[in-house]
Amino acid sequence: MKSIVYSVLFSLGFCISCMSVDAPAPFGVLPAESQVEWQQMEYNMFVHFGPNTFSGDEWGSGEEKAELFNPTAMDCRQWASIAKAAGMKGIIITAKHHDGFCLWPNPYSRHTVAQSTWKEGNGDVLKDLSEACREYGLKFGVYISPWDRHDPHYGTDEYNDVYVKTLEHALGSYGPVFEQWFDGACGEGPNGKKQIYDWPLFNSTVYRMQPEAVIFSDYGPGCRWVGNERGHAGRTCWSTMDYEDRDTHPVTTQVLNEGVKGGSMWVPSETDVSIRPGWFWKEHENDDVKSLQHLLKIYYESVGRNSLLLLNVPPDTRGLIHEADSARLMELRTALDQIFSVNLADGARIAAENVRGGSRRFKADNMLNEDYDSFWAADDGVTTVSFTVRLPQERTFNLIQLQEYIPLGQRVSAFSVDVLDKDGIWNTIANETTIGYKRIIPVPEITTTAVRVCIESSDACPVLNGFALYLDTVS
Ligand code: FUL
Repeated sequence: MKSIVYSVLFSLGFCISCMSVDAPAPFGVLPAESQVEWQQMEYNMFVHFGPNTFSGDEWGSGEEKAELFNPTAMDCRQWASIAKAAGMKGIIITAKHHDGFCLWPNPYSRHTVAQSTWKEGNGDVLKDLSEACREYGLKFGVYISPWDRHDPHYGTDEYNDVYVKTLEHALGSYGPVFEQWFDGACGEGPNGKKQIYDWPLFNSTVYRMQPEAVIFSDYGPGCRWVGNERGHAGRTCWSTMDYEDRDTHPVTTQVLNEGVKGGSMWVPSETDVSIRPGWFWKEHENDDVKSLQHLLKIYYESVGRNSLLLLNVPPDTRGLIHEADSARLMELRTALDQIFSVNLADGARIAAENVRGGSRRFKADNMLNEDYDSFWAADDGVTTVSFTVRLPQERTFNLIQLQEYIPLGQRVSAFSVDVLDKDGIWNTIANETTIGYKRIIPVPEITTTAVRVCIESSDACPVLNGFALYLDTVS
């Protein structure tokens, strides 16, 4: 009887302790829900397809004949099935690249699939792809280049209106669009004039047509260019940036790559890179598809550096993803599954120097469960704190993964990782700065029974929802 009373009192006390401790207040600027969902996609397919596929150009002049676009075995379901099998979550297509050719029958242009001979002018790539994405459970996004080398209005005020109508039509005709991609290229019009883009109007048009869409451009507002096309985000990578920069001075590629600590806007980076040397398919590049090792490095330096990987896989003149690209994507999938399916920290116990309010609700072991919304948090004011992961037995790994719970903001600005050696000495194996949504740190292969993470500085108490160890035997 006594023991029942004790255990009831104990559980009651425990529950009260859980309930009475509040979660940390959000810190700084926060992501919108759509931005958290976007970040959780992690890995998407980029599709460059259009007249350049047939001409071999990277930037078409806009004078190409519409008949040039004539895929012989077009199949968007093939693209979607490959993206799905590759583990990607969405596809973004060049609905209009700089040559101005529209992959859908855009009534505001005379340079579209409707003027081509493909399907006798009755084809619509956006319709086919959006349907294929729905069938395969993928999200659908569009790249609609503001730079237009075909449209005669380009370089005049009227062009911005034509462009807005183009956006409205593409964004209003094919169901939900998860991302609108605005590339940064801006050239001269036929009259030698550069277009002054009306970005506030373009952005408000996207939000009016697709309120949940994440808008990509060098400056966001939904997500930003990572500052290079080689596939790497900064080792330091903040999801925040000062959007105000646009009017005052152009952002540098370093700012794009690393973000701005304490920036006033949540604009996470997106890493766009092609699986081939060019963005568009070329026969002579069939042997130049990036190697598995190269793609893994890109994965670690994008997804593993608080960025999203947008990997370009350009269909060929048949309108199909070439066998060389799909084979490499499947190799990459197999490797990622092999590496990331076993968390070598499973079964470990994590003890943190500080747990918020001493509450189980914020215990360090929360970093090991699959629940995205359960996390370890320290007390307010604690910005230097460590946690120690005791492994159930000796384990060998070469990747350390950490995750911050970004719905409460990005906080950590410096941390190190130590491992325990056989003599009971802690040896530092990593010294890093930011974590963000996901951080994967490759380290030389090491065998140990304990790992210690020391948060050395944080803008507010750390809030982490993921810790994992993996072994990459492929790279
Ligand atoms: C750039 C473009 O100029 C390239 O052709 C490519 O589309 C790349 C993804 O964006 O701005």
